[in-house]
Amino acid sequence: MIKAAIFDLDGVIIDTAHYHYIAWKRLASEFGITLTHENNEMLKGVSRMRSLEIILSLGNLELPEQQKEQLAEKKNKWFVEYIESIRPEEIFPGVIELIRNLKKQNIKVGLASSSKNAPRVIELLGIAKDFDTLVDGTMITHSKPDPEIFLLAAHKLGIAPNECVVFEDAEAGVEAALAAGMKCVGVGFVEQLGNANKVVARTGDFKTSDLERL
Ligand code: B16
Ligand code: MG
Repeated sequence: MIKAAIFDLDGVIIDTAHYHYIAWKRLASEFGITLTHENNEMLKGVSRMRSLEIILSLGNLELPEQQKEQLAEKKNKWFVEYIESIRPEEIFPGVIELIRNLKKQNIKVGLASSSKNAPRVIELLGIAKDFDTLVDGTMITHSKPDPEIFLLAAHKLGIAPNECVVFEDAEAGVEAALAAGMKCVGVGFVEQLGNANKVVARTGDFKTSDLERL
């Protein structure tokens, strides 16, 4: 029986990927690297430093650790500026209704995002109070596909992992949820997220009645 639902943020609740993209693209251009939409797909669900390494590898660049830290910080400053324009209207359709329906059924709701900026994003979206717990990138040492982020969320909710369902749009996130011993709803394409227990095109397509069939 499912007693908790844990949501990823980017790609599940809102498209922050767009803001990451324009900030990374700006940084990449300083190195003569063109970041395309296709390449940007590789950055979804991946940590900030890993994202930078992927971008540098596109230009066959290897930089010292200290410089990479500075660059990641620079990108983050831009990202933080950009997200200040985020509005509640950007929440994907049906997400608020889904969260509220889950809560009506006494299912706890958590957020587990690799983003260190997740608290600010959900505050800007006006949904911070809808979550019983939040785990962000500042609280974990191992990124998805490691299950750490979801296990910590379940622990904070006081629910056993096998009673949790995770909503994820990234392949690494689906792997992390399954490795945590949880059920997983993939948000996106079945070709990419086929390992999940169920795949929906959009988060809002999931109905609480689907929980029984996971
Ligand atoms: P930050 P999620 C992830 O969010 C993004 O998908 C990924 O592109 C980003 O690099 C990562 O957060 C870290 O974000 O630089 O803000 O700490 O999908 O786990 O909600
Ligand atoms: Mg995501």
